[in-house]
Amino acid sequence: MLSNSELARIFNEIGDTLEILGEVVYKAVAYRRVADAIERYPDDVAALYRRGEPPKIPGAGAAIGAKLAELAETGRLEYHDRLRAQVPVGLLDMLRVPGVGPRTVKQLHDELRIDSVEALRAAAEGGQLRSLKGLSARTEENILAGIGRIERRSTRLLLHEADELVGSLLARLRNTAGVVSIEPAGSLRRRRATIGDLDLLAAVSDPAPLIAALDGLAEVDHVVSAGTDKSSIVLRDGPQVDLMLCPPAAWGTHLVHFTGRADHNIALRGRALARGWSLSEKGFKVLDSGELLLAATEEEVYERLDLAWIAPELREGTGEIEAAALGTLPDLVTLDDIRGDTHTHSDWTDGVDSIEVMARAARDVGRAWIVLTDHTPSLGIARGLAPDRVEQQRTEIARLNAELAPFRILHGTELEIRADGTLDYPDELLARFDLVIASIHTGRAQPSEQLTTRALAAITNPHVDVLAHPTGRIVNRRDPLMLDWPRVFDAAAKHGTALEINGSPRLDLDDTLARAAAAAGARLTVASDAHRTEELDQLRYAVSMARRAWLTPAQLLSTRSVGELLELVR
Ligand code: DGT
Ligand code: CA
Ligand code: CA
Ligand code: ZN
Repeated sequence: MLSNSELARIFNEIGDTLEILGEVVYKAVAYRRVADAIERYPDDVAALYRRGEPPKIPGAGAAIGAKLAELAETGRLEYHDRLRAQVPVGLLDMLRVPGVGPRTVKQLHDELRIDSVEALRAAAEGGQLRSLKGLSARTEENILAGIGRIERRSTRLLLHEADELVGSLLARLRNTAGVVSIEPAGSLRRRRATIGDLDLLAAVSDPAPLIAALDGLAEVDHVVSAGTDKSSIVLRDGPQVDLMLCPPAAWGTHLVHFTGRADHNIALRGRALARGWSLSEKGFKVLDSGELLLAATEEEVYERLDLAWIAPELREGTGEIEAAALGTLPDLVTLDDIRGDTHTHSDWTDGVDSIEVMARAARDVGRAWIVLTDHTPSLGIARGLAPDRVEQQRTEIARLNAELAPFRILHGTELEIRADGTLDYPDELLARFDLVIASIHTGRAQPSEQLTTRALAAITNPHVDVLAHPTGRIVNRRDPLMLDWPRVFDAAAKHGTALEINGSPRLDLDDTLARAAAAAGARLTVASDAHRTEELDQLRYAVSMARRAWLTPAQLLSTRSVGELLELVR
């Protein structure tokens, strides 16, 4: 059944379509006025129609009223379908560009044959719009900026970006009057690699000030819906933000409800029903008496269901409920467990900071060691190190280690696995490094079989300790390589080669593959792949992925002391 806002959207679209088709303006205006009235109608319009009590919507006369009845009762409207068939879909898409209305769309189509957002972008870039009546160079700029904005909105946000955004929002919302606590929920709390929209949950003594504060933030583009216990907004350059509010006494059930993926939540509700309760965000309703049992903490919610508390990262419906019931949940790795970073760069190749600056920064954020893994010669764009430079680098590291002890810089390399499957340094040179991580950057278009063979060549080499960013993906920018993962993971387990979880915007391995690798018996490592000091912090995203992969400290290289690490890779 269609909600009021969905009904309104369709009526608005009818108005826009009529205008693009060049119909008399008052017809479009009439549909938009009705759309507006539906949107603001206090009750559920479609439900009233279905109950045979059609509401009185201002502006809906006989003709429009009949159309509303058809749409509300059947969920479809023949007239709408017919109109849509008359305009190219691209024209309606163009309406999503801020500042581009139906009249402009008609003008662009009639005079320049522009029929899609892509064509509009090309025309704006080519300076062709300013020739039209009422448009200018300024319009072209605004249109290009608007297209950029809708594109950013339609791709899922990288976890790193979402974290930063939420940090900045919470810093300003946290101190609002009436707020007891406010935390991220949804996919961000589960630490997914990408985030669709941001969900925030607040426990409040008074909801009004917080809703006003959210709606009033400077970067709000528009308010999608505002109620007394919920508000949704869309940010100018970002995603939608859904804010839910609840009384502190019901915080536990609300946080559970707005964190777990659907499968997880459905399983929890099933366990509740089996115990005679109906579970919702409001609490546990006793089926017999109708009494509502509140839970102020998540622990109370899980305990009532005879489950151990489940970390948010695991709430995906992939076996965590069964494990919680059996008491076999893993003791997940935390950032505090991490002692070192197995993948860092310096200005000797494509990094920004010197070895010393990187090392001091790593020490300052609490690492006991880093492995410096600058590139090898065939990666030309990264100014890979020739063998004599490797020797000079070793000398420099020894000098710094004397100064920085007990902090340790280990001498490593990011060894290029060449397109022909050979390795970029000879074995004698590889043997001289403390730790070797190998990776594929070139020949990415090869068939899966050939890529797998290259990965196996590195994994089975006794000097290679880690396969770095194994899929080569960059979130939202570059697709992962499709290797024969079962073979890769088995070989890694057999040869004691660890697989990297890279915390840069690659987030590679992803959580699913990392879990499969661990299940195959392979060891893993979390690393920042920092090219500047600020990026050392990326390690925490790798830890998030490791937690989503159910990993414990014992399964990772990065949790070891220097002595243990060198022992392991020897
Ligand atoms: P996303 O936004 O695509 O990255 O993924 P989520 O998991 O954040 O999904 P979202 O924003 O639709 O839902 C937020 C949380 O609310 C999610 O943990 C699921 C939970 N939830 C519980 N009941 C409902 C419901 O009736 N509708 C929706 N949309 N979410 C619900
Ligand atoms: Ca979400
Ligand atoms: Ca949401
Ligand atoms: Zn690297």
